[in-house]
Amino acid sequence: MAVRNEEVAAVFDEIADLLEIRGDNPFRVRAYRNAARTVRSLGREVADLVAAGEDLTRLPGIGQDLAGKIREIVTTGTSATLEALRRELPPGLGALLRLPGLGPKRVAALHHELGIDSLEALRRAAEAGRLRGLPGFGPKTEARVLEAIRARLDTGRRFLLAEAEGWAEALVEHLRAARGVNEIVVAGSFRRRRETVGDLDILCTARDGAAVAAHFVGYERAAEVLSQGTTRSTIVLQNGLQVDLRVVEEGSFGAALHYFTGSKAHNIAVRRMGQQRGLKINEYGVFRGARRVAGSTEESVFRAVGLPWIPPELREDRGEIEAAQAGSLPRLVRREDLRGDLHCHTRASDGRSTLEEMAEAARAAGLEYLAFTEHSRSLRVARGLDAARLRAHVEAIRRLDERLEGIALLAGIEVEILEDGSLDLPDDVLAELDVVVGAVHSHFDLPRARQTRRILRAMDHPHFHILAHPSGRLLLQREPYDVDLARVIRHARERGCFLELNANPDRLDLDDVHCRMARDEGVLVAICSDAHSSLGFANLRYGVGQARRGWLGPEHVLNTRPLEELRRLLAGG
Ligand code: DGT
Ligand code: CA
Ligand code: CA
Repeated sequence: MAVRNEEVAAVFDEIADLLEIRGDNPFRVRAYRNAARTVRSLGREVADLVAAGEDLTRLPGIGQDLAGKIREIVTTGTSATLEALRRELPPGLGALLRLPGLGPKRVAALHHELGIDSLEALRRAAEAGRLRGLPGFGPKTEARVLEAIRARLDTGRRFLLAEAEGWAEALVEHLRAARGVNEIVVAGSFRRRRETVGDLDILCTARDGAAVAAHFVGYERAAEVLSQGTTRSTIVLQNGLQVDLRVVEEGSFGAALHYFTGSKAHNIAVRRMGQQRGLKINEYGVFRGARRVAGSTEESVFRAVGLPWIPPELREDRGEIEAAQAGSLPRLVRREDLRGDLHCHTRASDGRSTLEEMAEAARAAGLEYLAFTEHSRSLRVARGLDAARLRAHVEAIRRLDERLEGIALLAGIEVEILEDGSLDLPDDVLAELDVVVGAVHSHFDLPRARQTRRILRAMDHPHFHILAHPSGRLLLQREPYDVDLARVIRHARERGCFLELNANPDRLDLDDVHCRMARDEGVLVAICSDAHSSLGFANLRYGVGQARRGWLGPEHVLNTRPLEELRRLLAGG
């Protein structure tokens, strides 16, 4: 495979970096940087010029010496000058250079003044506050460096789906600009819509794998390149998220997509089904002997083992294969199935938008109804409403509802469930509301029996409708409180109450397993945004992803119902 301009330029850039760290002549450093720029912006492959025997010194900034180096790089893939510099300088300096905010000048200062030659040594120095005195460093740079190293060293860390999604979308957009790229899909746990992801697994098909790899590792928000090759490359993004890119051929695309979507347990189960039919299944295709019998689409892989296509959210080997065999895969809920939202906040408590802004945003998001559910008085940090403020707020909601076309506005509350299971507002004011959402925001550490009893008692209240974020967890931050959710779910069925699936990406509470338990018990789940601003309705899609992982169809979700039916259900009918 011919050496590409990007690779030639990368060799020159690295030579310039290392010379600069060594403290070499600035003119020499600049000559290599200029050469890198010339090659990058050439518009033709420099390897073709070399092959055609053209005179490279006619290129801007390229003299005899650099022309010779270009020929050397094009034929050997590297340069003796670079290799010598790499041997001379500590290997850890490369990792320092790739940290955001550290260029060769700063790395040189770190190396010469403090003897730093690895990420670990840099972390210790930054933590001890020894960087801020160096030329080119202040306390701000020091803090930024420390943050970048911690993100980098902290492997094994997981990321919220929503955070990963922002980075994934930007990176996919970057990849679309690479020459000759066709399909691009983010597979792995991301495609299965798990609430957190360990890393991103991106698949693409392309005419020229090396070109895509070069484009990928050149991403401006990459902090480090772990490997680069024609079929597989790996980078670490500036937030510490690792990304694997695999370039596959068209005929393998479906097999690779199936393989890298996982889960591993699902893959193993499908592969075993293949074995029973004398088929070998791997990321390259489905094979009978040496012949590939399927693999260009995911459907073809499933079809080869006698199954219909299974939605990624179900692929956890939790019964989806048996259901597919029996022809009883669920029709999973979709975002468009949601007709309303039953949990949001405005400036009346701790939201940032007005009633009107929220209503208009919900309407623009395609919702037919929206319930306003401010916090109640005991939640002082959120400026919770007492009975008088709530009554005034209900008035404002009713007035706006009269005036506003295209969406029905409901008056509700997110009422505190107090330590003893009583509700935070008098019965008569709760009775005036369309919907009462109850929530635990205090006394998280009660023993299991007491916590469970507290919540069951709240659900016994005649005006109680929906239990908000039932486990109280905050993903990657706070464990759920100790509560018997199986009992809560059974009690909800007996009492005719509902459980929320809070779609805030920090919560996604209920989790997938308990969504499925609610479904099996016949308890409807309300997928709610808990929006605190007019932008918050966008989070509904994360809730839908989690609901799908919990096998919920539209019939299992409370807010897929038309308004009249919703009102009947809330009235206990
Ligand atoms: P993550 O990244 O921890 O959130 O979870 P995944 O599911 O994305 O896992 P990852 O990134 O380690 O691997 C991506 C997919 O590749 C995984 O879902 C299934 C497939 N895979 C990885 N290792 C194996 C393996 O040893 N056997 C099989 N059958 N599949 C594997
Ligand atoms: Ca992954
Ligand atoms: Ca991976």
